[in-house]
Parts: sequence; C-alpha cells; structure tokens
Amino acid sequence: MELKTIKKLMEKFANRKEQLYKQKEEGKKVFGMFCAYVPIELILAGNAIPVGLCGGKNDTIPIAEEDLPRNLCPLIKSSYGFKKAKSCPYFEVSDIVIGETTCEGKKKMFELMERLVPMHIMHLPHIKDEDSLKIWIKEVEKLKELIEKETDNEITEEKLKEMVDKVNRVRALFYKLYELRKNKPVPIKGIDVLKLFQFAYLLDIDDTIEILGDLIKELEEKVEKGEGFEGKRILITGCPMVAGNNKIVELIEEVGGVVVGEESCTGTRFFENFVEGYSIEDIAKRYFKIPCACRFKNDDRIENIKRLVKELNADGVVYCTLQYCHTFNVEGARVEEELKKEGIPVIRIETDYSESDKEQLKTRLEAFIEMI
Ligand code: BJ8
Repeated sequence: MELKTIKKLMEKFANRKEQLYKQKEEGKKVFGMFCAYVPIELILAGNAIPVGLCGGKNDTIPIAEEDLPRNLCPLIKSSYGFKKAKSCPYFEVSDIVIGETTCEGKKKMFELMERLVPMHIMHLPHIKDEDSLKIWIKEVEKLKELIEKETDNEITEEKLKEMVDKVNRVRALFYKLYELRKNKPVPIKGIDVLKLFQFAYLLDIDDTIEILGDLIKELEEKVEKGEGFEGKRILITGCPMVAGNNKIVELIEEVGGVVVGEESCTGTRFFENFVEGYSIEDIAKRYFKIPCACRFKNDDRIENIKRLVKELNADGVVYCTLQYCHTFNVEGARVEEELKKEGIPVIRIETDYSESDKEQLKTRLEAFIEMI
C-alpha cells in the first residue's frame, strides 16, 4: 500500500515547477547544481534557491550526441541534452549553474555547456590532504562571493547560521530514516526512498523538512505495528540515480529484493556528516568528506559500505555503475575485493538509461537474490 507521505511528496513535486517560477518572479535567484559537493547552505543564506538539474533520462541523449561522444556517461549526456533541448524546467529557470571538477567527462562537458548557460566551476581537489582542503576552503569562499554578487544579498553570519542549522536538520531526518530502515520488515520500499532523495534535490527545503518529518512519523507507526516489506535486503552503491533513472531499484524489488540503503549521492553521500560549526571552513570541511569515486584513495567509501551492510542488516550489495563512468567502475574492483574478504555477497552491474538491457539485468539480479 502506498505511503500517505509518498503521495504527498509526489504532489509537492508536481507543484514544484510552478512554485519555483513564482519564487523567481518574486526576485529570488536560482542556482542550478549537478553535484552533491555544492554547499547549499550558502545558496540558501544568500536568499537564493538551489536546484538539482535533470540528467536521468534517455530522451535527451540523441541531441547531446550531436556534440558529445557516444561513449560517455549517460548522466553527462542526458544533462547536456536537457540544456541543449531546453527541456528541463529547472535548467531553464536557473540564473547560473554551478559545476565542479569531479570526473573528466563532466568537466569537459562543462566547457561546452558554458556556451549555453552562465556557469561557475568549483575546483574540487581529488587528493584528500590538508593542502587540498585549503584549496577547497578557498573555492567555498569564492562561491560565497559569487552568490553575494549574483543575488546582491550579503551572507551575514546570522543568515548562515540559520541555514547551516536548517540543512543539518534535513541531514538529521535522513539519519532517522536510515535508523528506521534497519528494522525487519523494513517499513519503506527502496523505490520510495529513491524518489525522496531525487526530489530532495529539487524541492523547497521547507517542504523537504515537512515531508521527511511526516514520513518518519508514518514509518514509526508501521514499525510499531510490525508492518513493512520482507525480502532479501539489498544495499545499493555506486553512481547516483537521478530522477528518471529508477531501473535498477525497480528490478531489484521486482525479483524479490528490498533496497534498505543506498551508498550514493541519491543516498548517504547526500546527507552524511553534519556541518560542525558556522564558518566557511566548517562548511567546506563537511563537503570535502564526501567519498565520491572521483577522489584519489577513497578508502572511507569502502569503509562506509561495509559499515552500512552491518548497520542495515543487508544480505548483499548491488554495485551500480553507469556505462563509461570510469571512476566508479574502477573503484568497483576494490570495493568487490574488500566485500568478498568480509564474506559479503556483491554483484556489479553496468547500465545506461535505455531499456535494452532490462531483461538481461533482471535475470542476473534474480539469480543473485536467489543465491544470497
Ligand atoms: S559527488 S557521484 S554527484 S560527481 S556517473 S557524471 S562520476 S561519469 S555523478 Fe557525481 Fe558529484 Fe561524485 Fe556524487 Fe561522472 Fe560517473 Fe557520470 Fe557521475
């Protein structure tokens, strides 16, 4: 049975476009984003709106391939295609788009995208050391200056404090949601949680807080009554699954699995770690910890996956890579090796946004779920 709160989430999402255009008419600036590394507290503190951009559908890939190579990650092609086709309302309403130097494909695509929309690129250093952190703190300072210039609003200490607390509130609610997912039966399906993460990048932050609060109450009631979903408990890890790309989660839940956690940017990488303080440095430090595979020696990601398997009582891990995503694909070999050492079953899947591999993936996932 559909959760009441998920119905409400879908309604909020259906109204979001109109709400966003209204907020823009009222004079708010909109900052489009591609990545979990963009510190949204700063955008909110500038009285502006952060919004995640489309990039999860196959439809916009052909137009992107007029400029981009075919053998490139579908997320990158889809995003570029949405801008080129002018078919993503969030792109169209954005005054400026924030990109970041994560993977090679994205970075080089931004050089082309700059011709279509004003962009600001943040330099994310890939090595996790003190020198790199200093560079990143500077990048976050530069972003603050840019937001102040674009919005004509000063980001005061008071405003920043308010927004740090607000975004931390969202993180605390997601932590609570993960706590509830430890239960057997699990009170919510993975497909609903995926939608929640996808829309958390798009919705007004106050709406996200309201939805999460309601959802937690609803799930607590279900847990108390012992209601929920049974099946092989799966932790997903890998590339983010942006709106439109639900294929793998749907397949897992179709063949007898239930997704109980996601180590992904539509998952834990979105909310893990609080901002511990109210300075730019405190904000930068939290984002610098995000264990994206674009970083060098990303061992904390591997540790996180192992910890999540235990905490969420997962029976197995589905490692999802988007085609031509070299960072997550190569890192997958180390993740697989480490999980196998611990006796944790893992299957690695590589896919794109088309439907053509659905039957083949279904067969593989079915066999994996039967085996674990
Ligand atoms: S922090 S995961 S949102 S970069 S899937 S475009 S990595 S080739 S999306 Fe990501 Fe930020 Fe990292 Fe998260 Fe490149 Fe891979 Fe495509 Fe990717």
